[in-house]
Amino acid sequence: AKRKPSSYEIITLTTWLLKQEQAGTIDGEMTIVLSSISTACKQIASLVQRAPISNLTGVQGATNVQGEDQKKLDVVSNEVFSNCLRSSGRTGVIASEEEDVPVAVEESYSGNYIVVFDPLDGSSNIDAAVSTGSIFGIYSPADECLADIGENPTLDQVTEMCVVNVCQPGSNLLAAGYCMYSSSVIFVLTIGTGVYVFTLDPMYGEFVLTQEKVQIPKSGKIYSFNEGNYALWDDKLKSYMDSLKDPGTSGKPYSARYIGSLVGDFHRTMLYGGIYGYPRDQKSKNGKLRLLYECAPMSFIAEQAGGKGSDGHQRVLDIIPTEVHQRVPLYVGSVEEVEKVEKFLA
Ligand code: P6P
Repeated sequence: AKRKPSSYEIITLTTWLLKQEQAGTIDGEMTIVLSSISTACKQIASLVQRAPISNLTGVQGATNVQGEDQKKLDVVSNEVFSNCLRSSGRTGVIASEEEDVPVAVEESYSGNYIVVFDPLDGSSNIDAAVSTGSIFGIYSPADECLADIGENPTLDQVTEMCVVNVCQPGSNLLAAGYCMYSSSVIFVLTIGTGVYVFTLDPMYGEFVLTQEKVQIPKSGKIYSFNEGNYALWDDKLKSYMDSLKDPGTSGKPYSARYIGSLVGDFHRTMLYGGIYGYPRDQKSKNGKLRLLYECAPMSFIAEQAGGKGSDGHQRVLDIIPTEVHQRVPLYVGSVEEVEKVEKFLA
């Protein structure tokens, strides 16, 4: 007879991944890649929580390809993520916000998954101990892979192959997730069968399943935008924002919630409903967030939770990247809230 699950059944991420593998939803290689990502996140969690003690706050004194000051923790988190993925032996190519170009992973000998990630998003918040997060997405290798570039490929040929492999539309994502370093350390994951939430139990260093098949409320009166950019927005967007503040017949105006950390703002939007937006403006023609390792993974998660991710006019997951660090505007959250802004922007 089927064993009745005990009332005290703890399901760790490790157990959950093995169950998905046994069910055939993911293969053994994906299990290993996801497990290595969760290990990287646990390491980053401990680094972030002790940053002021171990002198890991402040700037590294260098700038990344985005021209942003790299924080010490940006660099360290990127190394932690890269090392965990390399040692998994199942990652073929990695693309990071902190790396100028995507790199082929020499140590990979099977699986060859493509992993795009932002190792520490919102790192400007670290010095004030405001929540930050790691974001990742996983693809199968593109059709033209390493094999197609012959015996002794030049560095340019390898780089070109890597770019082809990471510049895939979000609709190709096999898995996406993030780890939020906040009052709790929260690992959120989708492998295409809904959104699952795991909470780190520091008592024994395991992520424990705490929510399954999360559903974003269809609407929500919380908006999460940096209104400091209002003067730079186009008129249609200004009208949309003004409409949120005019309670009109509905009687209840929206609440503004913005912590300037995508993972924290997104996680609250996913659980409470509402909309997170980073529009284009006169200063940032394509908005600020990067398609590959911020907008696409978050939009995949939003859709898996019954929400929507749009650039204001089209589904983010339909956008085919033309360059690794390209930016797109992002409106993500409750279906009705995203559709409302799309109507104003039409
Ligand atoms: P702003 C952090 O730098 C980030 O990439 C996201 O995490 C965050 O949502 C956004 O930028 C904040 O940008 O311009 O409002 O400070």
